[in-house]
Amino acid sequence: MTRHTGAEITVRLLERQNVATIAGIPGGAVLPLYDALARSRTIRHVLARHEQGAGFIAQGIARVTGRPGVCIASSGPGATNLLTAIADAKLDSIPLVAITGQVPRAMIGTDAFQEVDTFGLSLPITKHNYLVQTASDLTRVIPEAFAIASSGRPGPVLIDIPKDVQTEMADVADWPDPGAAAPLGAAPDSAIERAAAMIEAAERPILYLGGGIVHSGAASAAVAVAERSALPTVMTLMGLGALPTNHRLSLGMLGMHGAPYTNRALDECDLLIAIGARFDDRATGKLAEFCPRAAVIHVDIDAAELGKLRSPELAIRGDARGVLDRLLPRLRERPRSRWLARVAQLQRRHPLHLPEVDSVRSPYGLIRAVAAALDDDAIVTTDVGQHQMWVSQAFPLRRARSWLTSGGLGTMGFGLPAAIGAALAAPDRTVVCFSGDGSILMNVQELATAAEEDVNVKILLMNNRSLGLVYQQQTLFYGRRVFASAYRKSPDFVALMRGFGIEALDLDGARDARGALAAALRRPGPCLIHATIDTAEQVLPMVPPGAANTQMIVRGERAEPHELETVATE
Ligand SMILES: Cc1ncc(C[n+]2csc(CCOP(=O)(O)OP(=O)(O)O)c2C)c(N)n1
Ligand SMILES: [Mg+2]
Repeated sequence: MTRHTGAEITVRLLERQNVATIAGIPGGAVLPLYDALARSRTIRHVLARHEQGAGFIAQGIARVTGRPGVCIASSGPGATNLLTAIADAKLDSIPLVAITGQVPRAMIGTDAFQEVDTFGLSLPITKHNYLVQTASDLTRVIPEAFAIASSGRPGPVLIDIPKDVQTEMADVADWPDPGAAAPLGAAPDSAIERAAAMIEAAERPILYLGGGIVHSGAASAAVAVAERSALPTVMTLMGLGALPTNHRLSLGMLGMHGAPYTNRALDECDLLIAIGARFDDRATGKLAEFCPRAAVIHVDIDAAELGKLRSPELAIRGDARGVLDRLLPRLRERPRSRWLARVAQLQRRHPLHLPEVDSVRSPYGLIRAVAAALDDDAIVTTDVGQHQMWVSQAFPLRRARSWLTSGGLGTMGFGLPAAIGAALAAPDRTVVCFSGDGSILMNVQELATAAEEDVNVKILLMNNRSLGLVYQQQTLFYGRRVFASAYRKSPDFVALMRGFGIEALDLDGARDARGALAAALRRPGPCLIHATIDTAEQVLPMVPPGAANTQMIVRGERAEPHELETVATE
């Protein structure tokens, strides 16, 4: 039996979870925990500059390793600053353990200094949350939090620890085992048999892979099934990389910004095999018109997803990898020549246009030039906007856990801190963060963290002097009434980098842009590469919000900033 403070117990249990890195910011209500953390010999603390940054750094670690990321914030504003990163983790099913300090127990409910109801605020955006009552409870709570974050469908767990629980002494007789993902019972054989029979009987099947494939480590199992049964395969934004984009069976991303042939093939399919995907509206478009001719097999680890949006003919609750591994031996080797020929015809007739892909000065060309200068080991993160969609369309993503993007919440400000987390988790790999001039400013303070940690993060800033995706929507769907989306003044990003102590390359002025780009990507350490993008550029094709995926706009009406009737903002 040994006696420890709640803070010491917490740190010891985090060490036993093999947590290598924690991102956070200290404050009064969490100082006892920091005091104990300072004495840890195995945990490295990364000091973020904003708690949202800490949350996304932790997410970056989790997305790359598949293990829970950990972040810490103080009570009140520290905790509220974390909320966006927690909600983001919930929507993208990312395992995260967020620890917050709280005012002492006796002061809870008194509007004490820096008191907010963190438990209440985080309730709808976490998988589970705790307000810890006593120091001895921590020996149960901490391993349980890790188990819940990583079991089944992963997600964020919040642990709110009052300051006096952190200083309270408690006896520990036996240290509990680290919390781990609980095994899920296997789906019945009959369901797997039926799935195999449906796939065998189908004439025009399509495999539809979501983020669950990545979470379950099922990418190679999915490739094996696709190849055995010759299944054309579509991926969601979260599933990209599961099947290499250049694979002969890959139809790339479906949905709002997918290729026209991809959405048309889905329109014709007679069997949709959805695995670890949740029929998100950006993927399905108008749900009633999504895959209208198809029977559906839906495999998901979360029973709540089965039938949530589309009633499947066959629902299988199970881990994607387990189900795919068991499906494989039950499938015959198939050529499916007729269906694949039809898909190839759709590809020829309704291609994905990547205008000016050979010019490094165009969005697609720049993205391809970056890809060409990197190896397959590179990790790609993005912010949110046009640049994110251009990357999802044009970057040859070939590996799971190497593509980090905020899919469900679509959080501007995700890219840079997530890239820092990725680089901390995988220091030998190059991390590229594609960002926009709007998004980068949402967590710009983390450039100080990047400089301090000297992480190998390259920021590709696609500067269109606008909130481009908003500008595009106003151009296309609001009668060209561009309002509050074009910046009238823009920072000098290259000068800004100097202030943060980060190298910068302005591609605009570079004579050999390709060579300069490749050299900058090769140099270790943080760097920003700035490229001006025409404000009028659009991400196409695009399904208008609410429309069916077959109603894509393939060529949009461009709006040059000078020809727009700009609505006064003052
Ligand atoms: C935190 C947050 N606020 C607002 C939005 C809405 N939004 C989506 S894309 C976008 C524009 C992003 O601009 P930028 O980062 O410059 O990217 P671009 O579209 O220009 O490539 C906005 C405002 C959002 N997704 N996240
Ligand atoms: Mg922009």
